[in-house]
Amino acid sequence: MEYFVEQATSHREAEHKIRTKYGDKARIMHHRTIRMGGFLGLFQREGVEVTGYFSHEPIKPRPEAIRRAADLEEEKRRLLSAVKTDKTEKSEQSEKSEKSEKADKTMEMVLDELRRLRESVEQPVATVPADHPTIVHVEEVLAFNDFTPPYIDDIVRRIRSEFSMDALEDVETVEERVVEWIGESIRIAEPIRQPRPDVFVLVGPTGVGKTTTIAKLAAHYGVTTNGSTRRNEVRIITIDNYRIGAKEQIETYGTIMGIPVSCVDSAADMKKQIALYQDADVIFVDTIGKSPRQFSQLGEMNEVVRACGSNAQVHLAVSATTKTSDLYELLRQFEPFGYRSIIVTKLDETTRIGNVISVLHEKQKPISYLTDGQRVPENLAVGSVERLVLTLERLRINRRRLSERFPILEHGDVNG
Ligand SMILES: Nc1nc2c(ncn2[C@@H]2O[C@H](COP(=O)(O)OP(=O)(O)OP(=O)(O)O)[C@@H](O)[C@H]2O)c(=O)[nH]1
Ligand SMILES: [Mg+2]
Repeated sequence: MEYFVEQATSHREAEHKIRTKYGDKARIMHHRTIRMGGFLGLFQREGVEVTGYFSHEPIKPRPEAIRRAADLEEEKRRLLSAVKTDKTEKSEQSEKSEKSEKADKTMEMVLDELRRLRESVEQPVATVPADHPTIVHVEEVLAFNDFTPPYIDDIVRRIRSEFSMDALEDVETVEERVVEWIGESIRIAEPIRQPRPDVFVLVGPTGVGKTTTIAKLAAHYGVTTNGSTRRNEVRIITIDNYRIGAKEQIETYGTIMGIPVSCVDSAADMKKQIALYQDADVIFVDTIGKSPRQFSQLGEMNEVVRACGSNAQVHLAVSATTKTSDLYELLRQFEPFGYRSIIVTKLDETTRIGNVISVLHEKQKPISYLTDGQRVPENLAVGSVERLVLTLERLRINRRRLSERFPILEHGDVNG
């Protein structure tokens, strides 16, 4: 294996130089920007220095190239046999001069076709190297924000297929495009409107902020900002009857907001309570925090949740600080509850939410609400691409473009 260092005025020129000098076996390892030319430091220009290596061993053709070569062979055979058939038919009719003229024409067409196919086989599959500095920079920024490796690979693939070597020089535009792709990968839950009453159930692991979020939501739907007139008739049901202080926690919120709170501890109880609240616009159900590993208790709780009726909308609360492996696990363990969307809590506690975006994208789960603090009711927002993307660090974000591209979906009032 031999190493080389080449300087040029642009990436494209460097690439061309390397391909001419060392052929297709050359592999690029590193690019850096340098100052070139000039005299005593004057009239210098910006250029690039590319380091790489090439091996003397023959490089195996890529599977795609093999496939293209096979296609070429197949096409060659097909065309040549067409010429042969043409020849035979014509000779039988003894139209010799006309035949040879037409055969020549056909042969010319065949050769043209072969030339075209050959050019397509010789075209490189991807001209942009995976280790181009702009790509490496984007990879580093995404990894810093905790995006998962498969998510980062997808973004890199898209950059390589969408940007030319020249276009990659404009890092700002590349970053803007990446921000757009990230935004597109976030699904926001559609506003939900159901026949009265809406039953809104919040499940999730311990301490993730379920009770606080229920209080925020109840305030949002049931109380106007000045606290005087009621917007909707709201009720709260909790099934957290066991832990000391848990019932009191939600009852205190209920008392402050003037919202009735009741406690149930069985499926039958839940059915009864839901029936009693038929006149309400929306019923919020707070559940017991369970670690996703507590299978049997989760099963029992699911029975109680099912008693809320088939129209109940179940949301899963997930803290923005959850690590990737735990995220996968809890999305899976809470699946039996049939949750339709995710509430991302504690956004104020981290800026590295790339893993949450990656995993929710992979699992195709939409986000209904976001919470970013302990204050009730202030620290609650409807799911918003803009809010999530702005949390990311080290990415240049054009805020105006972002909000134009991803307007916030108004969830509105339950019966609005
Ligand atoms: N920083 C921050 N803290 C929050 C947020 N939401 C809730 N908390 C806090 O997290 C702690 C737990 O909140 P709870 O609402 O009791 O959580 P829970 O999921 O009901 O907990 P369990 O019922 O015990 O499973 C409390 O101290 C809340 O004030 C948030 O968005 N950001
Ligand atoms: Mg709770």
